[in-house]
Amino acid sequence: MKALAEAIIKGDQNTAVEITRTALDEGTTAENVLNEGLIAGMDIVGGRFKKSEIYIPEVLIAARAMKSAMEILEPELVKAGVKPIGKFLIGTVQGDLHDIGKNLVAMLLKGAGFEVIDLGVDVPAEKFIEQAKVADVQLIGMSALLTTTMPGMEKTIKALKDAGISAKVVIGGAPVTQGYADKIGADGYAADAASSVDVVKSLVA
Ligand code: B1M
Repeated sequence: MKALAEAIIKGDQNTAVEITRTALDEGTTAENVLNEGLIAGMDIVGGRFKKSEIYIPEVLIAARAMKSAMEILEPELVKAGVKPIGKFLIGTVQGDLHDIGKNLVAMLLKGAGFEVIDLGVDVPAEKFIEQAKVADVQLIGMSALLTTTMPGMEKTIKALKDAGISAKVVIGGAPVTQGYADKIGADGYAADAASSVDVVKSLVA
């Protein structure tokens, strides 16, 4: 599992896939492969990204290796009845097409063991509500990169409350601050993708 974590950290897709296959063939449980190999590796990637020891390309490459290994692991996790830590719905708010930061948040959360449902960009409040109900999520994340689209977060939080949805809401994006999150009634704010994992975990704890 240490070698698998190392392959994820290096973004070595082929080795990650090979070790995942071998480990399952040799009888290692899918849960063990997930927690001790893939998540352990992504944890380190997230930590290094937070400390600016690595940058976006390295995170993307690690996430790609994890995704390939997950394709092999997923059917086994389903068979074993392993549940994700929580379901997280994420999107960039209405009018906003920026998605690089949002995608990083989604990748690191997947890497941390969450099921992530990504609604993409330009997501209106109604779509957040509809999908939150359909997928019965515990957590909702919103990203905004424009000062002009930030009010979409407040509008969505209000609409979610009005619709009786009790999922916790986490927000982020370059112009967003903790003060703004407090002002609009968000449950959490994260300045970067790596911290979003800590914030989201603290909300499900
Ligand atoms: Co635009 N853009 N852009 N842009 N763009 C900015 C944001 C801008 C600051 C550039 C500038 O003027 N200096 C400016 C906004 C100014 C403002 O509102 N104050 C701006 C503008 C004005 C615009 C347009 C209006 C330009 C125009 O057409 N006149 C237009 C708007 C289009 C629209 O959305 N409707 C526009 C368009 C675009 C592109 C399409 C060309 C492209 C986006 C491509 C894409 O995303 N697929 C683009 C880009 C790339 C940028 C910059 C250069 C980079 C943004 C980025 O991806 N950063 C940006 C300037 C800059 O930041 N230097 C700029 C990297 C990314 C990893 O960071 O998204 O901040 P970020 O994510 C961080 C954190 O914020 C956090 O985690 C990430 C790091 O770990 N985070 C979260 C993000 N979401 C989170 C959610 C969370 C938690 C943390 O919880 C759920």
